[in-house]
Amino acid sequence: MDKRRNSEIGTWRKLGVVGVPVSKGQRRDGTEKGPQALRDGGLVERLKKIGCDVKDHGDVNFGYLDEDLPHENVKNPRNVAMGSLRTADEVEKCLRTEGHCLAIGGDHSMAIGTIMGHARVHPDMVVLWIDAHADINTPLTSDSGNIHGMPLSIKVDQIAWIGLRDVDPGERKIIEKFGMNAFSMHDVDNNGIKEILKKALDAVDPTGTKPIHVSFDVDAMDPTHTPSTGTPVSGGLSVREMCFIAEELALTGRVAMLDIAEVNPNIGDEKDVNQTVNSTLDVVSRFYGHRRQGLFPTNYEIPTAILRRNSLINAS
Ligand SMILES: [Mn+2]
Repeated sequence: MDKRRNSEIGTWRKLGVVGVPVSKGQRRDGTEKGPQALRDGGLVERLKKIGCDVKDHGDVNFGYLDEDLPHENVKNPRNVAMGSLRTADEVEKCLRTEGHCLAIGGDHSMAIGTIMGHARVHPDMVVLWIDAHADINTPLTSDSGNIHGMPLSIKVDQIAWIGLRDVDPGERKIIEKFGMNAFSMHDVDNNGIKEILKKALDAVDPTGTKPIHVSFDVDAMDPTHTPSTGTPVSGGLSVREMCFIAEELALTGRVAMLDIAEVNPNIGDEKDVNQTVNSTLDVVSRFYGHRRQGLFPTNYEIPTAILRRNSLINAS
């Protein structure tokens, strides 16, 4: 039995929430409404209910420029760059005041800003990228020119992927060439999620001491759980596997930053959107101490009659 208890993991429960309403990193509108959809789904209330001290900092102001011509094949370069700098500033401020930051997006280009802001505060941070896609295209390897597929250009030993199942040939080449720690759904099926998470953590943080940045694209999960997302790929992680990842990472006490990317309320009907938001929030709460075996209560005394009936104390 796992002896680690909630009482051991209380100190990181103070956190700030930053909304990153970006959609210019890909071609579909809608991810700019992701932060509000997650708030409307009860994000802050759920975290408060499990004992978190949450402060919502509101949304980063993206203030789009009307004219933003492509740079070579890269779309919306100025909007994404400007928004990323503002995101980095907000994330940095949040991490310096609350110590932990939950960034709710937004398409996955949000991570350009969140990683930048996080690295200013913790230069030794490592990244776990949980996604169906590798997102390490560069303008040279990208067919689409969508920046949400290009935010990852950090040092190769600082990042590991989990959940991959749709990797572009150029990305595969980069992964092979640099021997990057990319764990696909094939690896998850082959080894189980427990082993894969351990391998990913050992790869980026062998000493078990570094601040962790989790960048979670909801399309890492199977589309049956998160249908309202722009680039769904079948055969993804189950809610159970994601909950396991989240609970284990929570127990490390080192998750300083969590991104939630690619919730798109414009995709699917109301039921799809509700399901996407609920599956996502189920996972988010596990990152902050909501454990499936139950929370460890701090102010509950088992009634004497029950103790006596079970011979746990002597009758007097
Ligand atoms: Mn993705």
